[in-house]
Amino acid sequence: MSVTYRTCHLCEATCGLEIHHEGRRISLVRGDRDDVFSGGFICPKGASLGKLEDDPDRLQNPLLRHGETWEEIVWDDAWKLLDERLRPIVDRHGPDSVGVFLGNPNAHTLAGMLYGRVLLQALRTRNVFTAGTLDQVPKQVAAGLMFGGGLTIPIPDVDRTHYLLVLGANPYESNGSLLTAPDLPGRLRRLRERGGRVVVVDPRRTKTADNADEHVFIRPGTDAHMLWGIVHTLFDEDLVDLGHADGWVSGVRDVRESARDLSPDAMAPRCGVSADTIRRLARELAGAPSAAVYGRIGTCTQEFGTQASWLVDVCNVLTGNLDRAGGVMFPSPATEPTGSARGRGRGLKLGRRASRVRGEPERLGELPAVCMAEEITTPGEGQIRALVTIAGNPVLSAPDGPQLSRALDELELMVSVDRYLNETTRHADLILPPEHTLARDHYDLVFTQLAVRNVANWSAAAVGLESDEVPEWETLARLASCVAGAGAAAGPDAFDELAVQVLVQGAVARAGSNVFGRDPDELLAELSHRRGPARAVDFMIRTGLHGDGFGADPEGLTLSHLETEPHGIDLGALEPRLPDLLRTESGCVELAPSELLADVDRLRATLSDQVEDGMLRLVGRRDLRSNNSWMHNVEVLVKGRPRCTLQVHPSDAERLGLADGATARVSNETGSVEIPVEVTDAVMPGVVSVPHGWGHGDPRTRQSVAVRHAGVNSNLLAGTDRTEPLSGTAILTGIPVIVSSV
Ligand SMILES: Nc1nc2c(c(=O)[nH]1)N[C@H]1C(S)=C(S)[C@@H](COP(=O)(O)OP(=O)(O)OC[C@H]3O[C@@H](n4cnc5c(=O)[nH]c(N)nc54)[C@H](O)[C@@H]3O)O[C@H]1N2
Ligand SMILES: Nc1nc2c(c(=O)[nH]1)N[C@H]1C(S)=C(S)[C@@H](COP(=O)(O)OP(=O)(O)OC[C@H]3O[C@@H](n4cnc5c(=O)[nH]c(N)nc54)[C@H](O)[C@@H]3O)O[C@H]1N2
Ligand code: SF4
Ligand SMILES: [Mo]
Repeated sequence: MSVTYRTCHLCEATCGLEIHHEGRRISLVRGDRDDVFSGGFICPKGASLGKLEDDPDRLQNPLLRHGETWEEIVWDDAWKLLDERLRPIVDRHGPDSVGVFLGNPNAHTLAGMLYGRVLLQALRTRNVFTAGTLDQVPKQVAAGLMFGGGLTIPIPDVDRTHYLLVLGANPYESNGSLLTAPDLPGRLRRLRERGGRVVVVDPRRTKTADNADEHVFIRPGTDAHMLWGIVHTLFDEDLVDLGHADGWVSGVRDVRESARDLSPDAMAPRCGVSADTIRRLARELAGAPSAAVYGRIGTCTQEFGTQASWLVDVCNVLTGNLDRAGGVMFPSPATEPTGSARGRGRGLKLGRRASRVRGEPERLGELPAVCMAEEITTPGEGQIRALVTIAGNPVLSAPDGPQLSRALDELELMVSVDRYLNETTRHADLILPPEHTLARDHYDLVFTQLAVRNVANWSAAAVGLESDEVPEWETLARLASCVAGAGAAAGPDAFDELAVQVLVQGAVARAGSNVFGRDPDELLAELSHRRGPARAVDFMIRTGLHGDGFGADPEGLTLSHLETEPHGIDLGALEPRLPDLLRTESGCVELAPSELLADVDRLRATLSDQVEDGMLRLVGRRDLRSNNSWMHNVEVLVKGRPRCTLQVHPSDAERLGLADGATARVSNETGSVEIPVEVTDAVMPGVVSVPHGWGHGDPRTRQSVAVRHAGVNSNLLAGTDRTEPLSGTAILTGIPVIVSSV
């Protein structure tokens, strides 16, 4: 029996796990009490890691589809098949003929973060889609325009703040997002215990709201309205004080001008929050010794997602809370390259390309996920003929799965890198499974950039690969090799070499880097005992903000050092990083980017709309024991009362004749679902809630537990034609629906 300490990769909280196992058989998982970040916290998902890995439905060998049947094949045949069928499509039709969909778990694997990029660089297709446009792209666009980079997102300093205003997030269930902090429930409790205040704005009284000082109901999709009311009040009552940011913020006057007619009194009827409450929230934010406004998925995947995400940080800036302890801050992750924070940059460029069919602009190198089906089915130059999905289930996670399903059936070739035969991968010709979790190295490249403390925690593979097991990074490197014309069968090494070469060349050429001007070969020689993700991470750590610079700072971090610290290394609380970290062209925080200012008229136009249109508004929700669409095949996580229900307020239930436990039909012009009713005053009147990620049960999938807990797919009610204009993100919340009893 061995005990392995490892960071949980299942959600953004990055808890340390203590895993008891005999080889691959995991007998016990508990929180690692010595983990420098999580201190023993764990949730039911992390505790079920063993069950997740032992799931008999988890794929362990490549699967090849013949019509409706599947054949297990050996890896060498899989590589041959890729070379015979994928590369010729690129030859014949060009790189755009291959589309790629990257799902959420890519952010949680080194393979996805390091070799997904290698694949995209080898392929150079414009048809890149990710779960981002079902999620956080509005925040990235807003923060990018304000601060200059796609991941320069300020993080609420929950451990030191005196006041936290939470909009559209439920960390008691989700454990936090764009806010990496294990045990957020504990951190919020301690915030209140030290005299601070937590206010939650949400159309549902969530568990987070129940545990807050105050909960404010808001009509779905109107956070920007409420936030304008706050911004108006800050100016109107002379509460604006930029604090430390004074001197490098531009656009304050433009924001003041825009806010002039958007008073709390004008906004209240639209958002359902009283003008007095809006004014009070503004005063509380400005008056607190430190405060942070935090908006998450409810403020992103909605009609005004980018505007709301922008205004969240406008409030943070205007109240002097940007870049100060207890406000919102930028982490200093160990893998951030030295010399990259130079106070200005190129800024975020949007729309460098556009989608072929509807002309949706590119953002952050990708096209909106809602464009994928039409790019497959519309003939012409640049049509997608082959699709590679990596760790994604867009048939459930994106709007209008049936339309996407039909499109996937038209592909000449579909290849999925995934651990399940599910609603999406059942359309693939070839499924390539990742390795066992304990057989892979892990390090959180993304979430350390979004964390409330600077920490570094390396999780080494605890078991070796089996003879017929291929690590995911190799699969992605071989896919890159295939599309580049070198052949998947040629192996992963050439593209592994390329991945690290790109890092090394960049670092030695970057003025201010701790290896500036050094000889690349000499640096690479020091890494020669490693390959794959470990080599890249070692290089990133050593040339990162806390790194040893290959000898430049002998006290600095290396991967070898991290390997001796199984519980991680704490690199301290967040520290002010502005204005150096800014990457805008001006070198200022752009409080009023023109794209965002121009969007305000769209919000003004809603003020004359009738508020009551007779429709209910559909919102989603998350459950602690669930994770998007892919953890419903673990019995311990799905047993008990059904999780996929329609929550309805008692007054609506009565009006519509819906009894608790009865079946309701929820429909709109896009689709319709039938679902059990749960009457609860936790949702506000006029709002109904259905969680996403359900709707299993297709007999062509292979998830024997999920099939018995199928639920319904809430995205049947989301249309591919409804996107937020600035980010192209699907509108997944605040969807108008009609509910009737069946
Ligand atoms: N257990 C669990 N944890 C997860 C996940 C999971 O599926 N399950 N998914 C992970 C992922 S991929 C992500 S992105 C994060 C998301 O993390 P969170 O953003 O915390 O996600 P939710 O728990 O869905 O909370 C969103 C809240 O927004 C509210 N809401 C809906 N519409 C609006 C609106 O218009 N305005 C406002 N103010 N609120 C609104 C909803 O009622 C809901 O309470 O969670 C991650 N963690
Ligand atoms: N209505 C509505 N829709 C939503 C949301 C919502 O709040 N409401 N939330 C959106 C959000 S925030 C997100 S992030 C998306 C998620 O959208 P997706 O990423 O498309 O969906 P997931 O359910 O996370 O699917 C993950 C897939 O990765 C596979 N997988 C898991 N681990 C690994 C691994 O290590 N390697 C590989 N190769 N595969 C793996 C799983 O089997 C599964 O097929 O859904 C979005 N959709
Ligand atoms: S909260 Fe997230 S990171 Fe922590 S144990 Fe649960 S799933 Fe894993
Ligand atoms: Mo997400």
